[in-house]
Amino acid sequence: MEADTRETDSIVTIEPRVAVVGLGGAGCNVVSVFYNALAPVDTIAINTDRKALDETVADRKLYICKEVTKGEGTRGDAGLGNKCAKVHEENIEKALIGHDIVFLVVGLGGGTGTGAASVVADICNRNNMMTFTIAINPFSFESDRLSVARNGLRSIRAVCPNTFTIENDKVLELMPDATFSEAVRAVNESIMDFVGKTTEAILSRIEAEISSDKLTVSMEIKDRNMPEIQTLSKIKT
Ligand SMILES: Nc1nc2c(ncn2[C@@H]2O[C@H](COP(=O)(O)OP(=O)(O)OP(=O)(O)O)[C@@H](O)[C@H]2O)c(=O)[nH]1
Ligand SMILES: [Mg+2]
Repeated sequence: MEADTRETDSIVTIEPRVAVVGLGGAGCNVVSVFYNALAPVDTIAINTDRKALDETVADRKLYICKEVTKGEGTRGDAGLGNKCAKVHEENIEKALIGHDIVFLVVGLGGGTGTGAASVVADICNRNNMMTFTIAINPFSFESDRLSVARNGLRSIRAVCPNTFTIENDKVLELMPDATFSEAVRAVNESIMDFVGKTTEAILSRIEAEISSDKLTVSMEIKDRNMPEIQTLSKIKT
């Protein structure tokens, strides 16, 4: 009986295209961190706030609902954030097409990110993208935002089961003397580590599945090792 030669004949190269999509103020701040660190992902920033979007750095920026919000954000109205994203569904879909793995990043408790995330996750689902949402819970001192955050999280989880939460509060336990901006910056940077490790884990799993089919796999994702955030390795998502 002749030996199965597939092991030496087939070479599969996997190069998934990864996008990190920031929604609203917090999400766009996180996207800027990825862009500035030259992380090996495409960065897309979506906001209803003109000024915040101007200050964001990203490969692609989508300014949504100029007419409705006058460029000043939704002022905490998640229903409005949801509507704005729906109005711009076509543009958002165009920016997302071609990606295999998508990480949505949103700060819960405001209007834009909290309302828009489920719309964007739905677009990803329709296009068969592997989608994760990283949802940042507000600080407990932002008491007026907590119920908006809770309801928002529920609506996001309904369309994106792979939703992970990060607690802004947690960083204050680890860095009790941090200013507000130092604390949020530390949280934002820790998200890069999560995205890098999750992408690695997905690729290893695909690799294992392909090799169990007796195919020889050559994995190739540019700069797979994303920068490690040493200072906040204790933050768990
Ligand atoms: N980790 C982190 N949290 C942030 C940052 N900016 C804001 N937040 C948190 O995210 C919550 C939501 O705020 P934003 O993202 O500014 O809200 P938005 O989606 O822009 O909504 P509107 O401005 O109301 O339209 C806030 O209550 C903060 O707790 C940031 O840069 N990093
Ligand atoms: Mg805003």
